[in-house]
Amino acid sequence: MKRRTTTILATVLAAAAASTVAFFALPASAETATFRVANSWSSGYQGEITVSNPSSSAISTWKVQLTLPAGTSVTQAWSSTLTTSGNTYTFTPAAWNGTIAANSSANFGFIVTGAGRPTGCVVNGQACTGVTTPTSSPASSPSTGVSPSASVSPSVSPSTGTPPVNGTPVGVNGQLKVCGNKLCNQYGKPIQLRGMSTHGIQWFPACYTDAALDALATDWNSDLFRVSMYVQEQGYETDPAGFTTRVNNLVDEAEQRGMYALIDFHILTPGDPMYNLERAKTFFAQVSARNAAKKNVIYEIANEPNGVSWATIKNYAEQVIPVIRANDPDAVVVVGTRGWSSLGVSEGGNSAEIISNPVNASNVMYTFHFYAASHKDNYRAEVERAAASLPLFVTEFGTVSYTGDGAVDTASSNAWLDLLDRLQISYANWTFSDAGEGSAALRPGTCAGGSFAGTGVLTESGQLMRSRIRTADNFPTA
Ligand code: IDC
Repeated sequence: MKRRTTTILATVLAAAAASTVAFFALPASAETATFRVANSWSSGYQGEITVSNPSSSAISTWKVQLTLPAGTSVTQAWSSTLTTSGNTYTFTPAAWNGTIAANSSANFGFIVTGAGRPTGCVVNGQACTGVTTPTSSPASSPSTGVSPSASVSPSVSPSTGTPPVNGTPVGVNGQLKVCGNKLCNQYGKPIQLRGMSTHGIQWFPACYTDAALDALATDWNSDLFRVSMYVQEQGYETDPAGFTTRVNNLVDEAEQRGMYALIDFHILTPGDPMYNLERAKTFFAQVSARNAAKKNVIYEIANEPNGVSWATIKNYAEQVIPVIRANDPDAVVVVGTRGWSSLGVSEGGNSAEIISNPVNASNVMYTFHFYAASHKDNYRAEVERAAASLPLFVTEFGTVSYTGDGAVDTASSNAWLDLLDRLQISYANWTFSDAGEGSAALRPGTCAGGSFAGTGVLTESGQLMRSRIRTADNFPTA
C-alpha cells in the first residue's frame, strides 16, 4: 500500500528528476503557482498547486488554468472550484482561500485520472514559466529572483508511516482486512479491537494531548482510538484544512503508540450523508492520500445517517469509497447504516435491507451504534442475526441513554459488551472526554488538569469501560 512520494515537474520539465519542483514564475510582485505530485498510483495521481503572493500587498482572488494532454483528466478538486472546458481545467478559490495576504499562499488539490502531467499553466491570466529548484530546500529562491517564499505547502505531503511498535495492537496485527463476517489481522485471524472514541474534537482539544493518548495506550491498553470529526456544529465545514490537519495529527499520535485510528466523518444533523458528499470526497481524498502508507488507519465514512433510505446511504458509500481506494486500496472502510447506524431498527427496519443490497465494494464493514440504557434486547437480537451475514463494527456506543447523558445502565452495558466479545465485534465507547454528561469517561475538569492515568480521574462510565478494555487481547499470530 505504500506509495513512493514524488515531486514531479510540469510542462517541459516533466522528464526532470523526481527531486525537483516547478515554480511557474510570474514577474516580480505578481502571483506564482507551484505544481507538485503529492501522490501517484497506476491509474492516476494527486496534484497540488500552491498559489503564492510574494508581494507586499494582499491579492483579492486567483484563478489557475491547467492544460492536460489527451487521455488525462482532472476528476475532482478540493479547496477550490473546478470548471472544465475541453482539456483546460480552471480552478477558482473556495469560500475561504480567495484572498492571499502579502507574502502568503493558498493551496488546493485535485485528483487526476491518467498519467499525463500538465502541459500548460496560467495564473491570473499570465502564462507560467517553469523554473527548477531542489526540493531539499523548497523555500530557496529559484534563479529568476522571484521569491517563492511559502511556495510549497506542507498540507498534503504523504506521511511515510512509523514502523509499528513491537507488541502493540498495530505491531501484532498489522494491516487489517475484512474476512468473511469478521475483522482479521495480518495473519488472516479474526480479532476484536476495543477502544474509545473522542468527543467532538472541535470542543475538547485539551482531552487529546500526549498525556491523554499515553494513558489510553498504556493504562487502558486501548487498541483503538476513534477520532470524531464533526462536519457541522463548528466542525469540518468551518475550517476544512485545519480539521484535516488535526485528524492527521491524531492519526500520528495513535500510530506512535501502536493504536488503530478510526477516522470518523461525524455527520449527524442533517442526517442525509449526501448533504456532505462533496466535503466527504475532499476530506477522504486528502486523509487517504496522506495516510496511505500507514497500517493503523480505518475509515468511517458516515457516523449516523438518519431520515434517509439505505439506497441513499449505499449511493453515498459507492461514491466515497473509490476516492479512498484510489489512494489507499487496502484500508478497511466502515459504512453507516439507516436510523442513526442502528441497522435500520430505530426507523422500523432491519439488516435485511443491507444483506439483500450490500455496498458494491470489498473490504467494507457496517456500523452499528447503541446506547445501553435505551437500546436493549430487540437491538441485541438484531445484532446477533445481522452478524451472521454482515461484518459489523460498533464504532460508537454509550453506557447511558441515547442523549449521551443520564445514569450508566451497568446490566445492559455488560450484556452488550459480553455479546460483542462473543461475536468478536470491535467497539469504541463514547466518549474519552470530560464533558459534563454521563457518557463521558473522565470527570469534569480532568483535561485541563492534564493527568489522565488511573481510576481517580474516571466517572462511573469511565471505570466500567477501562476495566473492560484493559484486559488482555490475546491476538492470534498464527
Ligand atoms: C452528543 C454529545 C453531546 C452533543 C450532541 C450533539 O454527547 O454532548 O451535544 O452529541 O452534538 C450519537 C451521536 C453523538 C452524540 C451521542 C449522544 O453520534 O454525536 O453525542 N449519540 O447523544 N448517536 C447516538 C447518541
